[in-house]
Amino acid sequence: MSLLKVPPQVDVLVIGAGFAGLYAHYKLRGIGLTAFGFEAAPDVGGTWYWNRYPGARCDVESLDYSYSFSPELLDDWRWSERFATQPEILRYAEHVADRFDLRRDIAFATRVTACSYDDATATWTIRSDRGETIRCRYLIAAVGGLSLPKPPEIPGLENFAGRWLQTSAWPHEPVDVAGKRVGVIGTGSSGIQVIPILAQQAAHLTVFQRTPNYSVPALNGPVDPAYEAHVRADYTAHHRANRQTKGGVPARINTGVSAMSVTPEERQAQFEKAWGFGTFSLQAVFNDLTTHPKSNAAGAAFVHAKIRKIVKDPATADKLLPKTFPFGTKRLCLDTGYYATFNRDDVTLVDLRASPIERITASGIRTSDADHPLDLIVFATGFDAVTGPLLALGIAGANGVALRDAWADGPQSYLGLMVAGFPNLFTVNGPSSPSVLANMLQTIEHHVDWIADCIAHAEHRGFDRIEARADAQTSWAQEVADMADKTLYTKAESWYMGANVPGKPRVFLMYIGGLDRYVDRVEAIVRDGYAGFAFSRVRVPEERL
Ligand code: NA7
Repeated sequence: MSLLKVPPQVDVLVIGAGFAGLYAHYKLRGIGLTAFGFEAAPDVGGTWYWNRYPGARCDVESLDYSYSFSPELLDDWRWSERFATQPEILRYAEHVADRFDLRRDIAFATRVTACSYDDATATWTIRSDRGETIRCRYLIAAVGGLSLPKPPEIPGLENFAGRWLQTSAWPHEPVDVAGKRVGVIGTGSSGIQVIPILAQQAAHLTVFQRTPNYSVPALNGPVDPAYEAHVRADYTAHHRANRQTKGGVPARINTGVSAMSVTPEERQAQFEKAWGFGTFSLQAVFNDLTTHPKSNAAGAAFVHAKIRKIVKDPATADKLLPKTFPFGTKRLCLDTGYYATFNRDDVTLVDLRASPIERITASGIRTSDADHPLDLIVFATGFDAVTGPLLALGIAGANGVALRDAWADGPQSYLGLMVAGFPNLFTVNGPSSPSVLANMLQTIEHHVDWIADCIAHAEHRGFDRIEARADAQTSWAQEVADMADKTLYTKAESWYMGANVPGKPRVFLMYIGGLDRYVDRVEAIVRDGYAGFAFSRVRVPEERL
């Protein structure tokens, strides 16, 4: 970790040194702008720096969850597993930082506390928790969508005599759970990954489940040499093809037809094929699983039958069946032995809908019908997603308007890239872009490339102020909402809808039309002279930073 001297001013300030921030530094150097970065963590990696709980893995295949911007990087990196573990992904981020010497302009262990725009000079002033101040002409928030964990919100935690941890801030040193009674709260992706591992190590594991989730076997293993050879044969074509898909990954098991257009036998056979392949195929194998109620019910029934088959105790199996939201409308989880974990004698499943948590006591967790003695409590309770990390930056735009106020009724953004009233501020994977609905490495590269091109476009024409127009933003928001309303996603109480954070406006946070369609739309907007964006000149060049 280095504590860099912060320059007083720079062309572009990049917040975050995860995959988005790292690539932004690389890209900005390429167009000749000076860039500096702040990163709250002591080193690079973002999500993969913090989420180091046992079992943490990516749910996108490693060969696709890779940068595509550098053929040399593609050539000199080898993934060991189909779905890489957190340590391997973090090593990859570190390798990228080393290879392109990206750390030299990033102040680590430094959190941004305030960002304010000055109309008179078209510049941003950024403040950090170390008391530093820096001015920049352009500000890029590359803060990640899942970087602000929800605080543990269960009363009595301060009285707990044991230890408690969050999956999203797991310690660097190994956590010894041998001989311990461990409780896990939360059965989203993080819980579903950590639970099977903790079950193998702890004396007893108690899983506190509020909402059962749909999970499919990841079927992890070494990277498939045939697939690797196929990808390496023509990286550029592979990554270009990925960008032309809905999810930013190859649709490898995909009939392209409605689940209702085939016979029940054929439907079952295709679901089995997808289940046996891993990845998100089970959600993509038919084209209407998240839009057509009957198709969706067929997908749900298929997973329910699998759970009933894997879990030996019928009452436990019943508790694990997701029934309160449509199949696939909360992020599907990929697991390794999750449901089978509940066949162990040393694992207990507590259904919080039947017996809610009342409080944490000195000795464990008290639900409405029992005391559960514990030595360690693990919170896998999720994040204030997408908007939370942006709002935490303390952003005030033109005329001093706070982003928090501008978004009081829900986020407004044009393409997830810029916000009207906040000139020269760019967001990577901001609200109303595909973000987590597609392969994040693809969406990151697309956004960063776009931002760099947009800044270069302005600079070459002598402009120093870029802003999304309010009317364009409003119609984009409408389009995004209309698309979401045509699906079943809006029926779930999910973090996609902001429903997991008390008081958060209920808005579907992503563009659901697919990465391919989104990229086409954005390209058309650029061809149309950056339609919906206003470029202007505030200061003559000699007066600029
Ligand atoms: P998620 O998917 O938001 O899951 C959080 C889990 O924690 C979920 O089961 C929640 O139940 C549960 N939760 C949250 N707060 C509470 C309280 N107060 N009491 C009991 N249970 C609670 O977060 P993850 O970290 O697992 O995954 C986030 C993303 O990371 C994932 O989608 C992948 O993209 C990677 P609920 O469903 O709200 O009833």
